[in-house]
Amino acid sequence: EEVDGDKVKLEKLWKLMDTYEPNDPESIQKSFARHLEYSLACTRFNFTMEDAYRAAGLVLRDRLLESLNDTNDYYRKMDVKRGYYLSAEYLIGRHMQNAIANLDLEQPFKEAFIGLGMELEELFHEEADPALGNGGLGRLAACFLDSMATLSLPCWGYGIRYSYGMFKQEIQNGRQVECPDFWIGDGCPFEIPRPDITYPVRLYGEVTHGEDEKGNWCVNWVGGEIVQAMAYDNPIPGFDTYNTNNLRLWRACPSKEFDLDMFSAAAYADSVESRRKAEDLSAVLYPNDATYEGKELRLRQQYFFVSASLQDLLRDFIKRPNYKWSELPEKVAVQMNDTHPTIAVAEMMRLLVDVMHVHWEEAWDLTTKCLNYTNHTVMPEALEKWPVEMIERMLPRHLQIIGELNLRWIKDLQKKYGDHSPVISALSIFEEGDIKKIRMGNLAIMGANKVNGVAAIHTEIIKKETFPEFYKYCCDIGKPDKIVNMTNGVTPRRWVHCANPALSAIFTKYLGSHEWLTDMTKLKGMLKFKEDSKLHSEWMEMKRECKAKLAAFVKEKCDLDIDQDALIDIQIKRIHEYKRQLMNILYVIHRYQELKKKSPGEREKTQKRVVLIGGKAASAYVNAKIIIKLISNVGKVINKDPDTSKYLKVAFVPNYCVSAAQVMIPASDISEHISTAGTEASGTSNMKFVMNGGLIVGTMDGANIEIREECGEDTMFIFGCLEHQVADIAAKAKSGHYPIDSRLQAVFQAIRNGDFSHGEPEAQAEFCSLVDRLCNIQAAGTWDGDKYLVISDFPSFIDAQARVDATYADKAKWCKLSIQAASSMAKFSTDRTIKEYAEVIWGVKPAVRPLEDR
Ligand code: B1N
Repeated sequence: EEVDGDKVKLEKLWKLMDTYEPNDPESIQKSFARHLEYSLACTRFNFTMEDAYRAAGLVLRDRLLESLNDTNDYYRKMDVKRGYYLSAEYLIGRHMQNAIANLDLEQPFKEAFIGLGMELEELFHEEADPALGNGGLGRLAACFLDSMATLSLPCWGYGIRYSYGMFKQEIQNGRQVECPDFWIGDGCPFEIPRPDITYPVRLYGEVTHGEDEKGNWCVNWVGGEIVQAMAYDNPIPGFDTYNTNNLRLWRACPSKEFDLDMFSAAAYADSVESRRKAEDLSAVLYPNDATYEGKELRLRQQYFFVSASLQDLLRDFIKRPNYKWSELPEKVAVQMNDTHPTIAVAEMMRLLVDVMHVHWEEAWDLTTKCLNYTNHTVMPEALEKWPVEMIERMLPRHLQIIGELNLRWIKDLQKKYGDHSPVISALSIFEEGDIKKIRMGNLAIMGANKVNGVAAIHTEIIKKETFPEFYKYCCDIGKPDKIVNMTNGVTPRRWVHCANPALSAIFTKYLGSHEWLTDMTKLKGMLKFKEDSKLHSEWMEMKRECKAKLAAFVKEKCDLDIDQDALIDIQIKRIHEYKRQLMNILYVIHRYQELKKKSPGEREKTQKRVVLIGGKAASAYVNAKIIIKLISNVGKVINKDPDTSKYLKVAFVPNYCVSAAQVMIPASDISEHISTAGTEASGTSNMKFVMNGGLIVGTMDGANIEIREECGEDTMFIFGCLEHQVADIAAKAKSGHYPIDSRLQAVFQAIRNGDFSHGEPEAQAEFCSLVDRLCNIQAAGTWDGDKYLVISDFPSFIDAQARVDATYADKAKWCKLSIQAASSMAKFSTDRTIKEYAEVIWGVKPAVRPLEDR
């Protein structure tokens, strides 16, 4: 019920609220003290650092809310077309530093807290690191939100407010142990619960037919259970703009209505129990990256957030004055982040046809004009397929809709290609077999206006290998550009400005303004200084500063002292066989063996190196977990060997996460992006490393290829076979022609000897199993050995590492390459990526909120 405008003195209220919170240091101090006392019930004389963080968070929240509310009003007033990003994951990372930077409050905040005797950076460390995502896909979504706000685009994110994010990784005796991450703790000051914004979401039940009030034949989905989706808003401030957008996350709550029959049947406790279970739905993020788990709860999560989001955006649409359904595509664009939200195709149809009473044909026309789909992987094990039986039970109406859509689709194809063309079974949404399944990729492509890959090579693979029949179909109907490329990016605000303030200061000083932060092409202006000796000394000082922070971090997390003059070599990403952390650690063993062979005098001449490897393994991924154990064990041997430890150190860094990345990335000299060609769709940390002046050791895969194009061949240490060579090498290997380099043989021998097993029989067996699998020593006939061609690429990997050492020996040359690469990264700002999405896919235009709005 709305307040009665006659009784309540609205005008008076408006006047009172008609001023923004002031942003001078003294006002910030006052806000801080007020929140400490009145919001947190602390006294000014007795509070902890955590209280201080929370009060500072509330100071920011006030300002974020003002901006969020006004931006929403502005978008509404302007009646703009809106974009909606649907993603099951957002790896947002800590809010505070980013919010201060984007709200342009860095100076006054710094002064305010110095004035209170506090160090801002210490407050940042009090914040939990919200990890509502697995890896690259979730982090990309978070960078996208930052760019959408910065570009003043009227775009929102929708997702799930998991109570437990990505698990915390502990390393015990060299092995991964997963610990729950209850990130919400005592509440997050940056999120705004909206108990007034809820939608019912039905699951299970059955479909009946009946008549509506007007006597028209209609379909009813009834029974089952109803879960309530409640909104939690997360303001996303843009940089250098007054716009603040929203990330709306849904939490599952028991439905508001009581089932009175249940109560009268004296099943009170049962009924409360079943309501409590509703909350399990948004309890936990599935910790899989680039594979999927066919668990029923996961499908429930997907439908839950998709349904709530579509209900919310359609409600917003029909609140527009004189809306017409035919205008929906002029006002709404939806992006499906991978197939995780793809049930949206059927849900949009259900909402339009069953609830809004739009005719089927028009509803399909609207759906296919509004929805778009991004593919993030071509790994077959990651392509989602749900058993028909599961969908039929959980979403009976959706199965009917998908069946009808498929029928019409197949008829269309038969007309084009003949009744029995083999393309028909490839293009059908249903996969036949013992267990009949729905292919979500096919459903997504069919329901989408545009389909995109995330790097040039990846988009080509989608067209030629993953969905060739679809691509042919698109060409046949004259729409080859239904599949487009949108190369990924990262936000320079978090990944340069916040993560590496020293580098940000250098750029701003040499370029004369901080414009580069919203227009990275400005960095080209650094190129003329790339041989400038003054810049060189400032650049090297910046690296030293970053390395000092890294050293403190590694000391704390790994209890290891690292030499800050050493070359820092980092590989941080999810542990996966295709990413080949195994090849990296095998090379470290080889380097160790070479060092051991040398005389002390010769060792003195070799390049010192510190190799850091970090990343989480999916909890059920056996081989990935063995690789972690191997890395840990190799570290234990090498780091304490007095012959070599001065020249080579290696550590597994536990609990890799966004905040760890912000410390590690700026300190790297080189980073490893060494996936088998054709397997890594894009990669995004590669971009962050180079923006921070690190160089890449990498394969011709994903975005590496485009980074090389932008920065120049000389800035990258490329090795390994090319994508078009992979099939041939694998075929030869299968037929027994697969030679193993003698240096790698020596590494295998050391592992088999138990040199890294610490006398643990279990580890010994596991390590041997890894090596045996590479060498394909296993059950006859099944070649499932070195799937990712570690053996075949190993010699050229050694060569690339030798080139790294040789180049690093020339400090001035290295520094020049580092400056050259970092200054050539404009293409990889998500500002560029998002502009392309907005122009080519969404048709959404900036709506810049003027400040004098109030
Ligand atoms: O998406 C990133 C890319 O840069 C990476 O190359 C790619 O591996 C990553 C199922 C995924 N692909 N697929 C996933 C994540 C969670 C899940 O449950 C699949 N992640 C990627 C951004 O484009």
